[in-house]
Amino acid sequence: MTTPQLHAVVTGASSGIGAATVKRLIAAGWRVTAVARRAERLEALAAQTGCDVVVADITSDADVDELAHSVEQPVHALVNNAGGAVGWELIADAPLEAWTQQYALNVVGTVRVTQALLPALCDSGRGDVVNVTSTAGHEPYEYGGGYVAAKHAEAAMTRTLRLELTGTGVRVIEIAPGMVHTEEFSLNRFAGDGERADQVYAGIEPLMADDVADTIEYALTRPHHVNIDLLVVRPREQGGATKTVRRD
Ligand code: 8X3
Repeated sequence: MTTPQLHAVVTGASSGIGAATVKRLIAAGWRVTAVARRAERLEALAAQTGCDVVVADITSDADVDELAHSVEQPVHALVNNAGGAVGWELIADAPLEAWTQQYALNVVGTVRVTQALLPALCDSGRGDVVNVTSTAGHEPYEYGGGYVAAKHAEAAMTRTLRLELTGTGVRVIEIAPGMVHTEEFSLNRFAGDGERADQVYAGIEPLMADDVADTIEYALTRPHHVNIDLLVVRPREQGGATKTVRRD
């Protein structure tokens, strides 16, 4: 008897960890639906990998409804990777808009897509929800308060979801990466300031997007009775959120 092909939906797939995850899962024989806002980037990824694409903004009810209706079933895995940081300020000075934006994207956006695809994941008979959070969801650091708070909320939501889905056959997995040098994470945080973005990774060998995609693939490909609750992954030189040892 041949094993049916597994199907994953990956959000935030137009670059970085999301795109790397699409590539890895396709190489491992999965069918993948890549979801992101930027159609051109998704089309390029589709041409390169053969993935399916859905253009959607996870902060939009209408887009996510459309995703739920258009995605082909069965869906065996949802990789909630879309997210990000905005700004670098003390809490005393941070614009509240940035806090709202980060909560809307990292927390509410993840919940929105999860709610929309949960029926399909349950119907598949072996569903997985993978939430890509951050070490910022487990350790605070100064100047990143809005992101730290949003990622703590996303991590707490993930643990709650696991309790709620216990017994349904759906695994809930959290991958918490530390410093990952992607083309966009720090650029977005620093409003397009490339020099500041590059300084984040100066003097260390950061994780690359594929290092995180590797851990996502690992968690997804364990026998289905094995739930990796939380996998924390960081560069060797980052001992903690506030301790990075750099070469001169
Ligand atoms: C990204 C890791 O260290 O910038 O989620 O918070 S960090």
